[in-house]
Parts: sequence; structure tokens; C-alpha cells
Amino acid sequence: MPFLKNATNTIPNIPGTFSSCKFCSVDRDAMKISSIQIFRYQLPFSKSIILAKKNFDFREGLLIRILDSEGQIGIGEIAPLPGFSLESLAESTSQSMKLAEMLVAQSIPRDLSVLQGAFQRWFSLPNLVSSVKFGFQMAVLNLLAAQSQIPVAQLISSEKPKTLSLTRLLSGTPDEILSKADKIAQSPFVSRVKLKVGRIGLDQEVDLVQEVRTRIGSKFLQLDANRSWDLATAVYFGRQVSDCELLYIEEPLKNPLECSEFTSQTGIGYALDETLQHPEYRFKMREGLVALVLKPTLSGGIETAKMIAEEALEHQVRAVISSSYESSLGLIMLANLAASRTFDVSVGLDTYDVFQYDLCHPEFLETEGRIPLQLLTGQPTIYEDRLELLWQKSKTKTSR
Ligand code: OSB
Ligand code: MG
Repeated sequence: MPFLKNATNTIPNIPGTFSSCKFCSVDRDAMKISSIQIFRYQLPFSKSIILAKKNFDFREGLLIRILDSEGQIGIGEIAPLPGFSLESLAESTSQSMKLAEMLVAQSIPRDLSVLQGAFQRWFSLPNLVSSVKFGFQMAVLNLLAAQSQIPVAQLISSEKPKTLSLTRLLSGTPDEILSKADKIAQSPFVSRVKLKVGRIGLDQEVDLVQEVRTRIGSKFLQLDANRSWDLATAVYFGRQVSDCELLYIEEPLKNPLECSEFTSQTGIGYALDETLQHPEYRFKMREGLVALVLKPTLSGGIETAKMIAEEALEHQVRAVISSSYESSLGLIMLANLAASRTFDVSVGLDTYDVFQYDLCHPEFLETEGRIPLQLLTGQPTIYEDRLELLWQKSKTKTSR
């Protein structure tokens, strides 16, 4: 086979060294996409979960598999989240097929992995939705990482992956929340807890936050209000919990432009999440802004997340990578991104155990509050029988 490939190259290759060393001489042809497949998956939740006030029993999405002519593989996950994503799965599916059609037989540009805008130039389809950007960027980064045999985290930032610490998510009924808080209090490995608020009566919720703070002792605590309140309500709530030493409240207000006013009246910093999901979002420093919650499936993909995070960091605003209920495959990519430069080492990936079963082995997991390094560097095996092939295209011999 190397002999045949030589014939298409203008620069002659020395037989034997050709394509044998993954680090030094990547075959020019290997940088070409030879085929793309699009699969569909459905994963049942262990118990139904509430997203934007609706119940869901399963998660559905797409996997794409990109193959280069060396046989290296890159997997990507495309799973718009109902109630949060602007696009439906049907829209993501039809865009994915169009984009895949365009990319088969193309050379992969060299400067993609620095995440500085080359993906945006390469994916020349207008109005690409976030989940499709995320999935294709994920697949190509996985492919590039496989070609050079380094973890994606290192491909992105030329540094060894950082150790990540999982922020534990507290949600459910007040009783469930308190019993989870008790368990967390017993665990020396959890250092940071995120509690969902804006869901029950205001005074009852103030009591709940106070009680959680008491039970978890000195662990860090942050809240997420998912834009539940008007300014007056949020300020009332904030003043009642001002002694709880909160790291911040995510999206306290229906109108995010009033968040600085919330901080100046309560002394509590805020983080943005839903705001970043607007396609026109541009970073703007404002008083009280302490963190950005970046969910690349929802907020414009991996490259955009990296570019926003870099700008935020210049203003000492932390960039926290967080999940949109992806399968383990998506979560492993998110962990790699978080483990690269620019992002916070605390990650919002505590959604990993909501499924009855997963798409790959090993599954995403934490041990002692940390994400094991092997998980970031390994190539998980995919359960193909949990996938349904929807579409595929291969480079024909004449299209070389
Ligand atoms: O409310 O931040 C949210 C996941 C999907 C959609 C919305 C949200 C979330 C999470 C993920 O909370 C976990 C986290 O951010 O810690
Ligand atoms: Mg949030």
C-alpha cells in the first residue's frame, strides 16, 4: 500500500519510513478524509430527568465516524439537548449529512488543533448549529490525536493534561438534596458542590441553601438559578444567603443585563451559562462576572468555547467546562478540553451516571473526585450494536 500512495505524492518517500513514524512524518494522504459515517443512538436514563420543566426518559443523538486513508478513526457526538438547544435532532441530522458530504475526500487543514478559527473557515456551511459544530470538531480532534498518538488535551495546548476535579451536582427534591449533601459531607474527595435553585418557594429555598451550607461544612458551594428570577426577587434571595460563602450564582436573572446590579446589591458574583448559548454572544466584561459556564454542544462548539475562554481569562473570569448530558464519548472530549490550557480544573460533568448503559467502554467515571488520566488518553471501544447507521459516504477512487 505505501508504494501505491507514493505514486500520488510529488515528493518521493523513502520506502520503509513512510507512514511508519506517527510523530515525525504524517503521510500527506493520511491528512485526507476517506469516509464519514453517521449513526443514530438512543440511551435510556436510569430514571426520568427534568429538562426545562419537561420529563425525559431517554437521550438521543448522533455519532459520526471519520476515517482517514491510513485507517485512523475519529468519533464525534452530536446531541442537541431538548429545551436548551436552539436546533432539533432532525435539523442537526440534515446539517450533518450536508457537512459530511462536503468533507469527504478533503484534506484536513494543519492548523485546526490550536482552535483559533481554522475550523470556522473550514466548515464553510452557513448557519451551522452548535451541536453539529461540536460533533464534527470532536471527531476531527479525535482523529488528529489518534494520528499523532497523543491525548486531545495535549494536541490542543502542547502540554500534559491537567488533573481535573469534578463539581458534584445537587438536584432533586429537598429531601433528596439533603441526603446527597450528607453523603458529600462524608467524602473527603468532593471539594465543590453545585445546587440547583429557583425551583421551589423562595423562603423554603433560602432555608435549603442554608441547610446545605451547614451540612457540607467548608466545601465550596455554587448555585444555578437557570434565569428564574426578576431582579427584586434575586436580590431578596441573595441577601438571605449572603452568609453562605457562595462562589457564585449561575444565571440568577431572567434579564442577564441586570446581573451586575444583582452583584452590587448583594455582593454575590455571578456566572453566565444560557447567555453563552445565543449565537451572537460576544464576551463582555461586566462588574460581578466571575465565571463562564461553557457547554460546547450548546454554545457554538469546541473552537468557540476555547476562544471565549481565552478572552475571559484575560479578565480573570474563569471558564468552566460543563456537560449537556452527552454520552461518555462526549464527556471524554469535554474532559480533554478542560484539561488543556485556559480552562478551569473544576468541571461540571456530574451528569455521567444518568444513563442505564452507555455507548462505549470504558465509560466516563470519576475516582476520588478526580477524572482518571487514562480516561483522557485511552481510545474507548464503541458498542456498535447500540448504533443505527443512517448515512455514509466514502471517497471514490476517482475523487483522489
Ligand atoms: O442548568 O447548568 C445547567 C446540563 C444541561 C443543561 C443545563 C444545565 C446542565 C448542568 C450540567 O447543570 C452540570 C453542571 O454544569 O455542573
Ligand atoms: Mg446552568
